[in-house]
Amino acid sequence: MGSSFGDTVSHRPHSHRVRGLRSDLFPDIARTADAACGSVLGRIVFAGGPAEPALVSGVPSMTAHMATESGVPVEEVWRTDRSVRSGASGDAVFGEDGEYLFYAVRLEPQSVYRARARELYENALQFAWERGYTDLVRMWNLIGDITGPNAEGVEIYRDFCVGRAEAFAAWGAQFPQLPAATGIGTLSPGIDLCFLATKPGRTVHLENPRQTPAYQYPSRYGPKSPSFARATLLQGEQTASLFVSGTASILGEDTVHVGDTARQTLEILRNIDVLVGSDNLGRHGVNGYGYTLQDLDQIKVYVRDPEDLAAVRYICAQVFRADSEIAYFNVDVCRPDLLVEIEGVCR
Ligand code: 3EB
Repeated sequence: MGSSFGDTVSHRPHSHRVRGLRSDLFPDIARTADAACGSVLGRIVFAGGPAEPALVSGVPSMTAHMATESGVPVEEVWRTDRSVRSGASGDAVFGEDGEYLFYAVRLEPQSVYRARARELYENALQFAWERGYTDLVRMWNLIGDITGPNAEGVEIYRDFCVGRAEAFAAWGAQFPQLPAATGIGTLSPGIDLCFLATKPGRTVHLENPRQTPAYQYPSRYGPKSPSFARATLLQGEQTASLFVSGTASILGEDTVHVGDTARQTLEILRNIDVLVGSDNLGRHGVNGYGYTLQDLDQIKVYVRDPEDLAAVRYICAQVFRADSEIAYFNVDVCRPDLLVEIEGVCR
């Protein structure tokens, strides 16, 4: 699997991607030295243990303890064709090229997360805002023991959602719209946050007609609803990318196909198909085009139970393009009854 992914990546044309921003899930390290590949805005290393974000040879690097089932190293690399300025801000690291910002920070394990999660988010939003990256594109919230209890007996995901919602409420005037996101488990305690933001006027945030907007979930799913959109369209000069949020087997606000991994996977694929299609883009004022599952790339598939990996892999192999990049992770999903979650980017 590892070598075939490598081949795929190195022959991939970049012309259909958003000008100035592109990513690879299985980077061919040799290409990094190639000037034609541009500079690295940020990197996410899916590793066998947690670590603080750091500047590695000047590259802002986040480590997520989510090592893949197969042991094939997965590294997500965001590149740009402009020159990157990188640095540290408190515990966070960042890379910016004048058009895009990558920012990564880790919150060490807490007995209760909400206050520190709020602070982490407020610092991140302030950082982006002050530098003019006023439109959030895509956020990843990687949460250890996501469905486990905090010291008060509250589920850690719900605890986190309170702090995040408070931060977005405090910054509601600056960031009135929520971007695409993922909230998913990792293999050790603590929360890793990273995001991409951009200069104003290029993003359209999408909801899914099959799903209740997450920020309107009723309180039985937690005291504060999750703060994210189902997808974010990033429009470049001639091209676009559609960032698909972590998508689960949820219809309306309810988990469907409890206990059935294959059916959950198929429901997710329908959810994504409707989300990215031209009807849904049209519904959000974007006319003249749309995507299908065949356009999804940089796919991440999160599977809770290791014994389900083969079945999920089989279904995905039928549906996604053979040359799409797909990484599988064996981690918890944010509701105990969700067995699978899928995200990706339509190009
Ligand atoms: C869901 O649809 C599944 O809290 O940032 C998906 C994407 C999910 C993002 C988040 C949670 C988040 O509710 C879970």
